Amino acid sequence: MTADRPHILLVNPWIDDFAAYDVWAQPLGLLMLAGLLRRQGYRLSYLDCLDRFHPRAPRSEPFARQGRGPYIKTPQPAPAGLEDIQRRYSRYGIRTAWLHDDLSRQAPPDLILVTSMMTYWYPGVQATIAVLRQTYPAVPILLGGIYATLCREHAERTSGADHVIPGAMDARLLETISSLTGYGARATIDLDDVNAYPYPAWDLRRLINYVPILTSLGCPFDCAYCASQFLQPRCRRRHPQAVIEEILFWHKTSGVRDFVIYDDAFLMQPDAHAGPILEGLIRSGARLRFHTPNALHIRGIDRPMARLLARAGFHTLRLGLETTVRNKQETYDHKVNLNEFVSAAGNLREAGFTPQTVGAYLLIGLPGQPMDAVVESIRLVKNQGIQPILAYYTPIPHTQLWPEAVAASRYDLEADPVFSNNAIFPCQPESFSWERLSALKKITRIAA
Ligand code: B12
Repeated sequence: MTADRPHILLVNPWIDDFAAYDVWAQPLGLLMLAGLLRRQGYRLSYLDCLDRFHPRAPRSEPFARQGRGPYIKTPQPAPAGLEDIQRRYSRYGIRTAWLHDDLSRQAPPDLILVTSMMTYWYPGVQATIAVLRQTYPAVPILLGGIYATLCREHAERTSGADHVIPGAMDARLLETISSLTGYGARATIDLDDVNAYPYPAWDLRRLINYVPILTSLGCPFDCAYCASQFLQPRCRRRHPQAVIEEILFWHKTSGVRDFVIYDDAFLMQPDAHAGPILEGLIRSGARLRFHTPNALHIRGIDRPMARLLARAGFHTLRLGLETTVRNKQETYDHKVNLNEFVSAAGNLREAGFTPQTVGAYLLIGLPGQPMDAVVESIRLVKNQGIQPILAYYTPIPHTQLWPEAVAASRYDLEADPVFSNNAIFPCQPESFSWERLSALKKITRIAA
């Protein structure tokens, strides 16, 4: 019976970078797609090149650091043009030999789907595709995800995939998959209805130590440095009850305690969305912990919201402050002003949050931004009892700031996405000082 159902292999590729760490990073898009394809009737396998719990990997404690942890890494030569950077470049993820062995044990697939994340991680995507191609020369390989969407032409030219499919999953994608596999499954759900999506197929992971949650898609803001509106042009919210059910489902079936909010705008219209979700979770009595590494909007954190967040078990809070320097903020970011930050910080303190668990992102490395511009912001954030966290700017195609970033950069950003790596501060001038950066990092520290 199952033999006539096509077999699809889903692959989360390696990361090539100067640094990478699992900060609750999972390929949510790929596993959402997996959930949908399973519902369509396909047989699935999953190969996670970033698997920290691979049987041949050194033992890693899955629940320490609430699920976060280091990837295995293998030193690599830095890409052309970045040889002078005084930092070690590595391939993050399982060893190449393990990947070959795992693939050789795998039933041959009819189709391979590879995802992608950061644009400048594409060398890891290329290397993964090369191994897949070597093992299964005749199997079509589809590449999608964030790099494929933001740098479509580059991916078409260089990735080695047979098809590059930009954008979110839609009916056309299902048609493509159906025509490539010869399996005539029509969409079984309305893809416009976010409440109808099956749960992401987290059960394909070797171990579920935390679960990312998306309660809404898209972002109503249009910040100059961010690509969210290009990646997800439509804002759509899931029904609060559906979100509560999903969280409790993973908690009950897999014992998961740590949940990670991936939304761009979780606190928008809180009375209709975050409020009911948090209240429902509190009512459930489940002992849960939430983390928001993708940042919450400060404006949404009034007194009742701060209390709700605390009671629902929000643990690691990140706030999207970006920069408190007033004129810069107006230029780059529509999200927040200073009074709102001070008030949100007060509300969080009152609700029991401490600098150990609450941090505010400050964007650094923007085109034309002198390093020292953030000193004032760091001070202000610390004075509010909140940990400043320097977030290094990465230039992203299709954002408002891209042309300015291209003009300001000491690299040819348009020629090669590898130059967009935020670790090299691509938009700072030649005179950029690593010592100054270290000094800035030092002043962010708050004594415990
Ligand atoms: C959640 C998130 C994170 C998470 C981790 C996510 C992860 N998986 O690793 C956290 C908070 C840790 C994070 C961190 C960072 N992030 Co981030 N993040 C996001 C965010 C908000 C959502 C990504 C997501 O999961 N979306 C939901 C899923 C459902 O969508 P999706 O992955 O695109 O998948 C869909 C399609 O692409 C498609 N698809 C996916 N795979 C495939 C495969 C095939 C074959 C096909 C056909 C289709 C397909 O179908 C899916 C369903 O529709 C995006 C912005 C955004 N709105 O997309 C930024 C974004 C990806 N992040 C960005 C940045 C800059 C960062 C940081 C560098 C920030 C910083 N300065 O520190 C860090 C570094 C990350 C790291 N790991 O080292 C940038 C990317 C920049 C770049 N150059 O590529 C983005 C675009 C935001 C922005 N500023 O514009 N991030």
